[in-house]
Amino acid sequence: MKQIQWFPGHMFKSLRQIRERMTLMDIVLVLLDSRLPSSSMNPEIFKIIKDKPTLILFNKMDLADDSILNQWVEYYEKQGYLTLKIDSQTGKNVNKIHEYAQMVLKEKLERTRQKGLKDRAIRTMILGIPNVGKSTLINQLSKSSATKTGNTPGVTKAQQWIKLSDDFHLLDTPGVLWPKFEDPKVGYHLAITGAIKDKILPEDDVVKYALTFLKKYYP
Ligand SMILES: Nc1nc2c(ncn2[C@@H]2O[C@H](COP(=O)(O)OP(=O)(O)OP(=O)(O)O)[C@@H](O)[C@H]2O)c(=O)[nH]1
Ligand SMILES: [Mg+2]
Repeated sequence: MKQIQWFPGHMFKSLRQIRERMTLMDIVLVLLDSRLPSSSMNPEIFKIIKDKPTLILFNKMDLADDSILNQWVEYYEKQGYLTLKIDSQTGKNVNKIHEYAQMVLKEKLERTRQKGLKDRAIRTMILGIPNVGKSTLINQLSKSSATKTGNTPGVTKAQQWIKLSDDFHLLDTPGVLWPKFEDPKVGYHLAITGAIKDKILPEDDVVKYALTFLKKYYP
C-alpha cells in the first residue's frame, strides 16, 4: 500500500487561523463523516481544541451503517463527549444543534445566571476535514436564521458571524483540518469517500481496496 505524505502548506495557515479563532469560541462543533468516524477525525484535534467545550457531530448519517455508527457514538460518549447524528443535506437533526450546544455548556450558562449576569450569545465554529460537509451544514443552519451575517470585532480582524438566533452565533468560515494518515488504510477510506483528490492514490489500488472491503463486510 502506498503511504501518503500529505500535509500541504495551506494546512499550516489553516491551523494558525483555527488557533486564533478558537479564543473567541464558547464551543466548537467537530464534524465527522459517519461513514468513517475514525479516518475523518484529525489526529491532533484534541491538542488543538484543548479543554474547549466540544460537540461531536456525525454528519452524513444517511450514508452510514447505523449499528457501527452507534459503537462510535458510545465510544465518544464514554469519553464524556456529547454527540449528535445529523444529515446536513436534508437538515435532519440540524435544528437540535443549538439545544445540544446549550447542554454542553449547561454548567457555564448556569454560573453566569447565578451571578446575575445576562448571557451573551454562544459563539461557535465548525471544524472538520475536507469534504465532510462543513459548507453544507453552514448553509443548512443559516437557512432558518433571520439575520444572515453580522460583524463582531475579533482578535486580529473583524470576523463574519451568522446569527442563527439571538443567542447562538456561528462563524461563517469553518476550520479545515487535515485527515489522519498514519495508517495506510485510512488513505483508501478517504479516497473512496472523496475526502482526498482522486489523483493522490492510484485508482486501481483504491478500487481493489474498495471491492475487498465490501466483500469482507457487506458480502
Ligand atoms: N448524503 C449526504 N451528503 C452530504 C451531507 N452533508 C454534505 N454532503 C455532501 O458532501 C459533499 C461535501 O460537502 P461540503 O459541504 O462541500 O463539504 P466541506 O466540508 O465544506 O468541504 P471543503 O470545503 O472541501 O472542505 C457535497 O457533495 C455535499 O452535498 C449529508 O449529511 N449527507
Ligand atoms: Mg466547504
